Amino acid sequence: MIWNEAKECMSRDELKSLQSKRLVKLVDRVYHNVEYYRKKMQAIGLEPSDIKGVEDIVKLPFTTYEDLNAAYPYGLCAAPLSQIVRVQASSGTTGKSKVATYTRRDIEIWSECVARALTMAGVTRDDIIQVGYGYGLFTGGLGAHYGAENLGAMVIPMSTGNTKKLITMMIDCQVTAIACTPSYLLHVAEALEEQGLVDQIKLKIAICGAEPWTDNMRKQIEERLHIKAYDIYGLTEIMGPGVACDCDHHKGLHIYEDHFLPEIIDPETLKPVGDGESGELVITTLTKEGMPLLRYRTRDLTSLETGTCECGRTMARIQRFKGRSDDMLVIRGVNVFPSQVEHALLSVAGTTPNYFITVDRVDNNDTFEVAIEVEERFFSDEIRALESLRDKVASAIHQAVGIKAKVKLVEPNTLEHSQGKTKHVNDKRKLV
Ligand code: DLL
Repeated sequence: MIWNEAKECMSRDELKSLQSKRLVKLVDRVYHNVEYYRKKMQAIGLEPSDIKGVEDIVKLPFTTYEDLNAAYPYGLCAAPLSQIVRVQASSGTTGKSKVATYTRRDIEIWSECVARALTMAGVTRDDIIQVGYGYGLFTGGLGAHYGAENLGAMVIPMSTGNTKKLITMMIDCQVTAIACTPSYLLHVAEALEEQGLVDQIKLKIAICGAEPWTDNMRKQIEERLHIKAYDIYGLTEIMGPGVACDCDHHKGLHIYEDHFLPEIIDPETLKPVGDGESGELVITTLTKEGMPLLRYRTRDLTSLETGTCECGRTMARIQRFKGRSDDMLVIRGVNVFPSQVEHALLSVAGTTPNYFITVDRVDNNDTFEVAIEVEERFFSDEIRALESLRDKVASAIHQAVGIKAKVKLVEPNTLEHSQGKTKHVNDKRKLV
């Protein structure tokens, strides 16, 4: 089943012409409505009329997380605030969140993209879908919710945090589809197995994303729950879930190129790489009204396949993600920057800047441990002082990044001190 055959299967020539038309309009709009972009374009002597089609994309300036930060919160809005109907956000490198604003039309397009993704995974209006992504500022919950409603499916807005209830409702309400992170679904599978309940579920389809996962994890999910699992990609700045999703053939994630113009660049030289080569994914939002972005550097490393897929779709496919070109970690689906952790640690008196983050995956759950050197005196004081410091550090980290870390306080000069650039992270998960 294809949700919007006219768009998803259009010829590459038709697509290029549609993208060109949309790009020209977009550049004109941001130039006239967004001072930040106007200044950036003026600084390199670029006029909107210089952009005549997609081949001119390379003339445009990039947008980075630093730009979002500088323009926080509304500096990149291309529509008056009275036309903005929603704000979503995810964590940024320091205290500030990456904020995205949406007009009513943006929400409509977003829910169409998610409906396309769900349709690609085989979900129909006859399905009962549990949305197990977080609702709130995170785009996963509301994004999947609106898409599933647009499709006409019955939506159960579970959000995160209560596996017992999720399982009870999954069985009682005869849930046939679920949208959640892949690691959480494996955790649900384990709980179902432990309670001998796998035979009682009616689940057929899972749409998993928000974090890197492997084909192996997909196969495990499929075998243990007797379902089919699909990958969905997206990011807050661009829209949320539904920028791309994989089909039955699992040959990459089809990116909705009528709305998002993808490029792959070398993150060092910033030059486009050759066809099919790996590099950093850069996306231009062709139709966004609230916060359109020109050449946004996603920092996600991958490559693009443009040939027509066996499913009939012509939209390019994002290949397996090979990591990131920055130091962002995705832990339990939440974006965590080491600098956020550092900032939190240093806000607590008695700590030092020497810390080390270890991330691993144990029994399909991400573990997140932060070891930090604290002042000597805490080790000679009574144990209560050390415990109270540990609680303060744990709570500062939780507040800063939104997830809990296991905190280990260690004596000065215990952690490795390198001469050059100190390494603060060991990600032991084998996800690429
Ligand atoms: O994670 C949006 C989303 C919600 C996607 C639900 C899919 C499902 P952010 O919190 O802004 O948005 O995080 C975006 O997460 O740049 C990737 O590094 C990573 N990511 C998202 N989906 C995938 C995926 C949401 N399918 C960042 N595979 C992105 C690998 C993913 N990484």
